[in-house]
Amino acid sequence: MLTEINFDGIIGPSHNYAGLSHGNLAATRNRGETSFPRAAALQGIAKMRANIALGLTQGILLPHARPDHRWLASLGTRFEDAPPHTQAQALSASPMWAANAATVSPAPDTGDGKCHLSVANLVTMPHRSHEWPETLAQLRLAFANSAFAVHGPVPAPFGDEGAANHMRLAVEHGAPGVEVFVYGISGGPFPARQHPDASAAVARKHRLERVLFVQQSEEAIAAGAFHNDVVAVANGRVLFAHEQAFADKDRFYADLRAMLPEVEIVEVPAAKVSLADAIKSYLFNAQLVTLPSGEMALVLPGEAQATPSVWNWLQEHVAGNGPIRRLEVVDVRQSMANGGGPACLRLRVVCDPSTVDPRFLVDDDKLDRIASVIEAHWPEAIPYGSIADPALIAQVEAARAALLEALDLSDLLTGNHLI
Ligand code: SUG
Repeated sequence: MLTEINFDGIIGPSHNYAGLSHGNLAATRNRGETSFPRAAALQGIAKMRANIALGLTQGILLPHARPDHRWLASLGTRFEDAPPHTQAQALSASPMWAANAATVSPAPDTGDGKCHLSVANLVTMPHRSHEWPETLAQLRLAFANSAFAVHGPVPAPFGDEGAANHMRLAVEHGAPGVEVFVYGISGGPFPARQHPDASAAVARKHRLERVLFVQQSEEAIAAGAFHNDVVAVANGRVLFAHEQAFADKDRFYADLRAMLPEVEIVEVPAAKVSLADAIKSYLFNAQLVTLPSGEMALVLPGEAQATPSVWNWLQEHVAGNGPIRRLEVVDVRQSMANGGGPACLRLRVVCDPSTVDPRFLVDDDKLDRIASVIEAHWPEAIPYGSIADPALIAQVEAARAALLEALDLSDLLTGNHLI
C-alpha cells in the first residue's frame, strides 16, 4: 500500500544565524542573531507530532557531521585554522531543510516501477554544496530496499535543489502522476538556484514520462522566493500557488490541465496577498497534506496566522468550498528565521512504509526519546560570535553522536560510508 511519508530533517545542534544564503531574505536579515538550537530542534519535533496527530506517517533524516571536517580537509584546512566564512560554511545546520535533500519520483510515475530518489547537489551555496555525500549515505541506508533506486547528484555546474523545485500531481498518491520541475533562469539581484538542465537530467534518470518543465518567475526570485516551494505547493490533484509564481502561468496551467484533467488549481491573487506577504508569511511553504478522511489540511507556520492578508484569505477559503478544509498552525520560528518553513523541513516519499529502514521512521515514543537527547545535549544558545568556540564544537559533535547512538545509527558516525 503506497503512503506518503514526510521525512523531516532533525534540526542539528549547530543551528546558527550566519546569513549565508544570498537571496534568502530571512536568513540574511537575521545574520548575527543568537540562535537557540535546543528550542529549534524541539519545535521540529513538535511539528512532527502535529503531523502524526493528523494521522500521517512520519520519518526522519539525521543531522550531518558538523563541522564538516572532510570538506575542510578538501579545502586544505582545518576548522580551527579556516577563515571565519569557511568556518560558518562548514558548521551550518542546513541539512535540516530536507526538501532540498533529493528529488523523489514515486513508483507509479517511473519507467521501471521503482521509487527513484536523486540526491541534490546544492552547488549554488557553498555551505550547502557539501551536504550531498552524507545525504546520499542516509538515503542509501533508509531506502536500501529494491523498491527504490537511489541516484548520485547531477554534476556541477547545474544547480539542483531537490524537491523544493519539484511538484507532483496525481488523483491520489498511489496513482500515476504528473511531475512538474520548476527552474530559474534569472532572479534579478539573486541567484536562480535550480538549473533547467539539472531538472531535465533528474527527469531522465527517473525515467519519467509525464513531465512538465516550468520557469519560475524572475519577480518571485527577486522578491525572495529562492525556491519554488516558497510560492507554490502541490498535493494530490491540487496545485496551490501565488499568481506571480511562474513566468508563464497560462501556458503551465493549460499544459497541466491537458495532462491531468482532474487538476484543481487554487491561485492566490496578488491583489489579495502580495508577493511580499506570501514570502514573509511562508503561506505556500505549508505542508499540503491528505488526511486519512480524504480531506486536505494545510500545516502552516505561525507567521501565516500573524499576517492579516494571508490569514483572511485562508479563512475565506476554508469557509467557502475550496479543497483545503483544515488549517494546522505550527511554531517553527527558529527555522523560519533562516528561511525554512514547515515544507522546507520535510522530504515527501510516496512508498510502502514496510520497505523503509525502520530506523528512519518515528512514532510518538521514538520522538520522546529523540526529544530527551535534544534536551540533554543540544546547545541552548549560540551567540553568533561564538561559533568557533572549541567548547561549542565539542558539544555539537557529542550531541550528534548521542542522537545517532540512541537511534541505532552509529554507522553514520565513522564517515566510512561516505564516498
Ligand atoms: O537554502 N537557509 C536555507 C533555507 C532552505 C529552505 N528550503 C526550502 N525552501 N525548501 C537555504 O537558503 C541559511 C543558513 C545560514 O545562513 O546559515 C540557509 O541555508
